[in-house]
Amino acid sequence: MGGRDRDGSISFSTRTSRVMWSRTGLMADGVTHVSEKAKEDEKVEDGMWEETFKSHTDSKPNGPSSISLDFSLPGVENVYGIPEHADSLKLKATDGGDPYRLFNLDVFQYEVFNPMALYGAIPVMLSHSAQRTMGIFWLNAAETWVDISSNTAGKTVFGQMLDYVQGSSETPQTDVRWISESGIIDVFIMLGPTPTDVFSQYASLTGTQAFPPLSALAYHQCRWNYNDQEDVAAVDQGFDDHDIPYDFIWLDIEHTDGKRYFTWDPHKFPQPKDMLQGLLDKRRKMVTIVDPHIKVDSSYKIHNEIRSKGFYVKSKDGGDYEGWCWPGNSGYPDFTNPEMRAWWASMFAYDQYEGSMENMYTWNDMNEPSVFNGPEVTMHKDALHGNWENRDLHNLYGFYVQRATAEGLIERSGGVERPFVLARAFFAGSQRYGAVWTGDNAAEWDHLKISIPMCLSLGLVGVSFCGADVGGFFKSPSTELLVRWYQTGAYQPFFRAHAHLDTPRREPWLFGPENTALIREAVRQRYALLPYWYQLFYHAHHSGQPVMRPLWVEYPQDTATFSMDDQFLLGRDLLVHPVTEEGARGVTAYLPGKGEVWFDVHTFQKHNGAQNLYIPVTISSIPVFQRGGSIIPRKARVRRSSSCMEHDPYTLFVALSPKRFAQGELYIDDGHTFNFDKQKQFIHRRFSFANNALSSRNLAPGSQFTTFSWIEKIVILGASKPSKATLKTPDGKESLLEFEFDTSMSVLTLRKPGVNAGLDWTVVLQ
Ligand code: NBV
Repeated sequence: MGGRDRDGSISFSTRTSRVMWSRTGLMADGVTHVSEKAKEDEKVEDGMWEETFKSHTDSKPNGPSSISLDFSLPGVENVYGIPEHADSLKLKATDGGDPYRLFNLDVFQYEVFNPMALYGAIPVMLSHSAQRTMGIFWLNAAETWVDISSNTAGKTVFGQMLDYVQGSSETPQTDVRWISESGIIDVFIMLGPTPTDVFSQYASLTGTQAFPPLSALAYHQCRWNYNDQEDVAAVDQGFDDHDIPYDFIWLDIEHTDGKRYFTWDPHKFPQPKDMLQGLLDKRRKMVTIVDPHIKVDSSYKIHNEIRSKGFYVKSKDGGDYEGWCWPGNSGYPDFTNPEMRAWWASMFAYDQYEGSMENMYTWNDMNEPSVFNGPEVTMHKDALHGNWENRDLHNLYGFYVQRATAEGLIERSGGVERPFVLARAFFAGSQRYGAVWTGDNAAEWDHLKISIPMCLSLGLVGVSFCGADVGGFFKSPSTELLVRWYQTGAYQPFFRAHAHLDTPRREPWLFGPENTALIREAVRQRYALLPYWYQLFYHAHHSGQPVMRPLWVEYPQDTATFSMDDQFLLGRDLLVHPVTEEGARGVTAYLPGKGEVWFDVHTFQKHNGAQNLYIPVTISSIPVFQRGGSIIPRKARVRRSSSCMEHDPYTLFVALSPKRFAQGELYIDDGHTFNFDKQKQFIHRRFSFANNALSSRNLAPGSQFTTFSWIEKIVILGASKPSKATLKTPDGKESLLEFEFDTSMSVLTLRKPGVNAGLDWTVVLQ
């Protein structure tokens, strides 16, 4: 292993070379070659040249290979990242157990708190201590294992203190070993030193989160399956009848003609355009599933074209690789081939994908890829993508599927519209192409809980647009669990309810009026907050900062936050502690920041940081706090869908810091095109409250974008009572605003400033 250094430097070594990284730069530290003795010691073990797993044989035509590198992280006790695992946010020491495995797999009924491989793989680890944050990006798409050992792991705080008192304490250190089955060593060290720095350093390598259409941040209704057009219409109407907003309804594999993607079942979905038009009329949208396994069927156009163009992955013997999946015998397009991707993208053109329309988007499932009769339910490692074995790039397959699909959706609109593509498998950089979800979870409390660290881990390594199936995919949730899941999901980036084919129906109104009301309220909270979500995604797109953040990202020196799995921040300013315990009567939320204050967004009650705050809860509680010092825009009138709310006015929630200061932003664009980027068509405002005046200032000079929306209300938390409130606009006009002051809560509400949200204005309190 490499050297150590108290100042938080990192060192690493391999069997063939040794280099050392210090705060000032990379220094070659001599080269140690594998000795002749070591070579002799290499024994031929079973499976080295050909390996048999159950009925599968891996022919290993290039013989055995593996590469490995050890990193020593002196001063580090906390490491994070390397998704996807259903495990705690803070990674565990693996000595004595299985390493964390990165190998994209379709896992049936995965277990929680387990380092086993899941659907996606991002070989990026962050280390964090009160002194600095760093990142290691091990750029390798082969099967990879990560071993973590720590000289403090397993020791209680008391044990560590005892060591200290007895003078036997060592500098804490974490050692990490990366092992991949093939490829080269290609490692990036992101030196930080702050979490923000690491995020932008990583973004400079792999890109940032795609900026989704605004509607994709709203609520999605899915199940395997909505059976036919009548079913879709009835569910759609159900939302209106129960006054619950939603933006997208999803169709799973049963909507196709015999699992032939890009087609429709002619009996169940005879008029897809009528169905889509019905949704469009209500300003709603649809997602259809397009999986990457293609039915081998000579009467299926998609298959014939892929076969004739030679675009399928090949088996080791050179023929088209075939495996068993939903359609039966299937081929797997070689998405690593740019020509194949261009062809696939062209299949999303409106005249190719019959029955599709502009309000129809795409879901790529099974892109690990899933091969029912393959080893570990995936592709044989000796299958060939051109000259590359699947072994070498396995974890990249899903990335390329999502990429080709996203490019197709962009192309079909002539490059105008932003795509929305959900994928199950992913790799480093997948954030550029859409959203991911945590796959087939279960309707169990532990799965609700684990959705928090799973999405936080993804956010740390670039993938902000993440969610878990609300309600749980397998099994049936109790109504309490379902309600709690909606309340949690409403505050996670990708908010979609989904359910297995065999489960009873669970649209939000099927559990009695009280539960319908609770779910309605959770969904409505999401819609009211969409302006803030949208702004966070705009920033994620620009700078790579995660939308959903562990507390330590904003409070990097507060050790109390380093291993929190049950609460999180949205941006800097909202702290969410969902209720994830069955029968909970209360939760204890940690409000960080000594000298800071936090406001309960529902009661406006003020609390001091840093403290553990016990909050009694009922079934309607969703504990959320706004940071004193922040300004958050919301829309108070929730309608049928997010696009119905497009021109609605804003309410600004100004939460004052103890020094009576606050700052926030508002970002507005057309919500769906690339004009924000290509033509700089957007509104970006900075709100500041200082010296008893609140003002709105332009952050996007030169942009011609305008909005109909205006500022309807301003709610100032932690305020004192003014004698008058005056609105001033640049044309020199002044008008007095009506206001109310709630003395018990110190809340000042300014009624109807009435100014356009895109303009400059100031409100002076006297
Ligand atoms: O397409 C059917 C399901 C889908 O509903 C689910 O979300 C995916 O994760 N799909 C897996 C295949 C079958 C899983 C048992």
